[in-house]
Amino acid sequence: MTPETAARRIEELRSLIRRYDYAYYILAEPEVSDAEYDALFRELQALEAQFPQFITPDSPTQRVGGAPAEGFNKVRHSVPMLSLDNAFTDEEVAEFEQRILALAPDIPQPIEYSAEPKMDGLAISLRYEKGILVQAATRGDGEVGEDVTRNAMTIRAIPLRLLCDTPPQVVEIRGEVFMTRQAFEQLNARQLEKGEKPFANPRNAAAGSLRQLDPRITAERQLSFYAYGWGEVSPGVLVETHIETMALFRQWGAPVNPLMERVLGLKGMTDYFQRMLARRPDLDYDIDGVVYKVNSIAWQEKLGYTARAPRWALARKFPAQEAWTKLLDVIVQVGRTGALTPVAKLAPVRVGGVNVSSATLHNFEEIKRKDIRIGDTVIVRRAGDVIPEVVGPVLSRRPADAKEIIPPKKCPVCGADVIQEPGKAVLRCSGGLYCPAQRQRALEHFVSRKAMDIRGLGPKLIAKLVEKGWVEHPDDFYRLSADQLATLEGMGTKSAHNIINAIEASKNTTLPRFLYALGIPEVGEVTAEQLAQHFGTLEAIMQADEAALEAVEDIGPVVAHNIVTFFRQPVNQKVIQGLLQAGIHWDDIHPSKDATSSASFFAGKTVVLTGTLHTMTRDEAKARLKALGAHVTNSVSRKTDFVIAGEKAGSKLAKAQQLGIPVLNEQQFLEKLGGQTP
Ligand code: 5U1
Repeated sequence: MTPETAARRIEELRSLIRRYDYAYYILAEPEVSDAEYDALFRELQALEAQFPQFITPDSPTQRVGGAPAEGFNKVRHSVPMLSLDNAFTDEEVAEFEQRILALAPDIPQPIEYSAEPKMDGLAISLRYEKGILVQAATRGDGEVGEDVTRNAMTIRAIPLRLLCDTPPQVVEIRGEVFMTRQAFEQLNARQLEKGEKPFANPRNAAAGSLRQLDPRITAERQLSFYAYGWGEVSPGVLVETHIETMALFRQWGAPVNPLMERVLGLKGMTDYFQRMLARRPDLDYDIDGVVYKVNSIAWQEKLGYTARAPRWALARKFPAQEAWTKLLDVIVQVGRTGALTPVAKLAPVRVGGVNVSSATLHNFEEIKRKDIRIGDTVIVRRAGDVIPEVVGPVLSRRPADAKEIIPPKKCPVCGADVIQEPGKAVLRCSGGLYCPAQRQRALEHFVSRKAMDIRGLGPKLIAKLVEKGWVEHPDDFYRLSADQLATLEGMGTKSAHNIINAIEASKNTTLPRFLYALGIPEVGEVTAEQLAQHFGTLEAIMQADEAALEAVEDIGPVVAHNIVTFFRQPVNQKVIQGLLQAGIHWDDIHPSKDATSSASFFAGKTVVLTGTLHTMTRDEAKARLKALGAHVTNSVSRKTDFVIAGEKAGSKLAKAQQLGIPVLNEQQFLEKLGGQTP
């Protein structure tokens, strides 16, 4: 190839790659497959290796790394990177508007604001000269930051060259570098595989990845970027409003959060806050609030700045999801299968709007790995509905008398020996159903929603029934009478009848629920579903040996051994007979080879469920999909194969449509399921 032809092809490839980056990051409408993209990229790399005279700093190949640096150079920001004033209540937002009206009484009302999510990442300033990225700097103290240009160049969402014909002399685009939850989970899985420490949250992971001395590591970390403002700009860059300027940046190739909106007055701001609060759990990235800005740039200039923040912008924060508090003590809970879980007793603290005084410490190996001690100030995290957890200690606040946490040698409830299976982190009580704690948990599990679903039989009532000697094993529930229950203190005749009715109703169940309810170690809903689909009857499962069980997809030697051991115990056989004699029944399942084979429509596919289904609960749909070999995930990405959309499907459906991912409605989903279980 002549140098002239090579130069032409190189330009062609670069412009194709830029176009595909734009389609992917800005339009969220990929134009080519990953494989096609990679092929073009490799062709460009090969040509540049052969003709190095044509390498330019804005070539897409220049993203991929470079040698590690000794440290980061300091960069003085030409325009300081200010922070934002915060508000935690609607009143504080009202005060913000009052301050604006006091300073600018002539501002047209209702005041027009831009509103957008506040990304939980780290701020960056990207300096473009004549359209080429020449410097990327972290915020630092607002005046002086660190030069992270080499690292920022590896982030594919950051354009190396602006897509405009007459680029301005200078424009500094500012925004947030962040990590999606999906990228974060994948990164942590890789960290654990390598035996390295997982990151505590996506923000730490993003910060740790951007501030890497080795840009090749940053390149592997899948960081993202949204623009939200600017620093130094040549005259004529800014247009009339904030939103229009952001639209211009977007046109130039810098992604802007699509949830940015124009809102009017105080009501517009508070409504937007509520909407984002509701959407927060569904987003594929962490946000810690929303940001409002007076939309008119002329009015922004009139309102000006305080020493640390613009007067025309405000961050309305969500209630904190993490807090610091003191670890007062550690107690040990015994689970259904004897697993010992250390639970932190904490000085009460509000986390994400909820009072928290205990949190899980997961297991004793985690405690050791994180070096948590009693007396430490610890970081407590609450995410959505999940149990609060202790993230780690604040070592700078460790008191001299902080006490080491020693794993127990005996079960704290029954005194039986504590055992640890080889290669497992969890400690177990060896007392089996003789341990009152294990028995209580097993009974609670049996009646739970996803098992026999007996409403009204809560933990306190179960404890009372055990104490009275009326219930020892699950089949004893079916021998209770309303008259007997009504003799309990605080139990009215009506409640007693309701409970007996609920017990009666539970007799009509399904084989997977029944199997799950038995509480066989490591047989969750999905495994129960797989067993039922594979064998069809309880008898077949009870008679299966380990080899037959291992033929079921995803059942390995450990689970197979647990199942065989469980059904071999005379006490378990007796309980199962008791349950069947009490009248527990289910419809037959006709086992199908297809149901578990890779020939299944859903086998190996990544599926997202959204919206409300009418014929089954979300959990059931999930279990059935998993039983068919699908991976069910929470967020829609390019890796999603199907989205199953029930009624009132929202942002996930919209994203699927945006990305061109096939969507099945409930009817189509049922048809596909029907095809799997003839
Ligand atoms: N979303 C968003 N975050 N954030 C942070 N917008 C935004 N604006 C900021 C900051 C510091 O400052 C503006 C004044 C550009």
